[in-house]
Amino acid sequence: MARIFSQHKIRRTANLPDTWDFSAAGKTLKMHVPGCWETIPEFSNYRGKALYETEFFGKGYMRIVFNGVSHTAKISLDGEMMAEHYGAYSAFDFVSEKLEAGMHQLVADVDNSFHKDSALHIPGNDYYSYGGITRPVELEFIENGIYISAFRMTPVYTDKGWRGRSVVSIKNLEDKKRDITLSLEIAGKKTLMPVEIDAKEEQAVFFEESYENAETYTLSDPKLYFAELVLYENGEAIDDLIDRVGFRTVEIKGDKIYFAGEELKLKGFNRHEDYAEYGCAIPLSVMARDIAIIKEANANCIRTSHYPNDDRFIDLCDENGILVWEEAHARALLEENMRHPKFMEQSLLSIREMIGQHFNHPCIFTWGMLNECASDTEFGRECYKVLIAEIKKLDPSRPSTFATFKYGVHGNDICLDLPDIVSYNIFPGWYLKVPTGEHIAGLKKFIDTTPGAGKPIIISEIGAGGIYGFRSDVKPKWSEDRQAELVAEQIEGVLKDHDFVGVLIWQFADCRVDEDIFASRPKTQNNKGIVDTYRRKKLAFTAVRDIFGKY
Ligand code: ADA
Repeated sequence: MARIFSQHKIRRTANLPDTWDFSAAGKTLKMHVPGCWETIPEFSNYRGKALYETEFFGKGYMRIVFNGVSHTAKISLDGEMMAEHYGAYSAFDFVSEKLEAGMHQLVADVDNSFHKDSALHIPGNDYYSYGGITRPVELEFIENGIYISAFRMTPVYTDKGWRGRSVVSIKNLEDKKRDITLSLEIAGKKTLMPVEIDAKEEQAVFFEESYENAETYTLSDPKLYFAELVLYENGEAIDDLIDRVGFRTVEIKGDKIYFAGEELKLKGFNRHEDYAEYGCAIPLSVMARDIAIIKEANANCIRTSHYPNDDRFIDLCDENGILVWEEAHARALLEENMRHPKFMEQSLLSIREMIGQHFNHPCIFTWGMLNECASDTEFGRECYKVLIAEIKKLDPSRPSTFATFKYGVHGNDICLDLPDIVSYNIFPGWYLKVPTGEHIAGLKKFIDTTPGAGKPIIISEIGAGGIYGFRSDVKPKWSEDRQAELVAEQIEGVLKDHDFVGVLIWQFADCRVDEDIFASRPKTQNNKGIVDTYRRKKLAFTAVRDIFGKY
């Protein structure tokens, strides 16, 4: 399943096989789906094209959803091209023409090479662009030629209680106009709407409803509600979609952030989707364990650095009251990378898919983008402007942010007027030989000279490297002991300073990196995790847990 709850009671779904025929580099084998091909030893370093093929029983209109293919995909059905998609970290789908009852062939042409049209997946990065069909694939029967294609609800707080502002998209695949009734039930309140949809049209239906029984979603009591949408035609239920929503506000007042009315003090981690043998296709059990470790560390926030995450992980964060900064894909692009002819189109797509697909998760408190890109140049600024405007257009209900490191020796950021929240990545004591208190005091002074003055400030990355199992009383670089000492000094320094909304440690778990560039990455990993790639706890874990527990 692509979510941790069932999304349909009426729309029929079917499973695709767990292994597909796979061919790459002149070899053929069976490959698990979802999964990364790097988990198979002979493909552990393979970068290039691969063909995945499978068959399914189909009949009528079939909707096929790929929740994540890393990173360039062309999908065909019975030999006909149906979808092309770029970007590993969001879903795409298509609906077939009416199929004859019988077996049908589904082929995915997957490419993880850093080809000329790839502006965001680039070589030499500090994480790994894996290959494969890395997230679940869903198969649905659209038996009545009409279906609910999207649903978004914005919670709105009024003095009379909660309201929900909804938009539902419905797609008519047939050649005839349809008269249907849309029903939406949330928190025991049902709304019925008659809708007319022209032949072959997709129509958005907007409405607002009050939910008197809805209780507020808070971090200590993360109350979730199913939103059950059903389409009726001539009194018969013909399609449905189930999602989950929560009722809470996210507000900025001065330099503070309030979530469900409560002032936030962020204590959290940056997390890559990466696990020792699974690559980025980590199973639900590992996600659940990550959540347990995050909670054990007394943390309350995760940043999905540097791309949108698997829906199931965000579902788990929703259930556990863990705040999420979700981020569109991009890391450390220089101005020359941002001048790539595909950069803007691919960045806009990443933002649109992220917000479109994850809008309803109440745990997401901010949308981020463009981690450490060229926010210090005029050209870069134009790009930041367009992309932040897109985020605000798609979701005015949440603040926006981007993580920058442009300050001091790194040059000065010229985009701090654009986001709602100012976020800085800093590594005092690791890359910069300066104590944390001194560094952040200077940073705050600098921000105060910019249009970022007065906005909330998050330390979005801070940390130090430590290799699991390397311990030494003299605390040399890369020892767990040095890492624990440094991280403790860093986070305590930020948390006790009321000028900052909080701190997100770089990073939760060690992750694989591209080996081309990072000579400074022993084990071809970014070793700044407080747990290693198997989630074994380093000394830093205990230090962090104790300090996070105090604030
Ligand atoms: C940056 C970057 C991260 C990671 C980190 C580090 O701040 O955003 O992706 O590379 O530095 O470990 O140096």
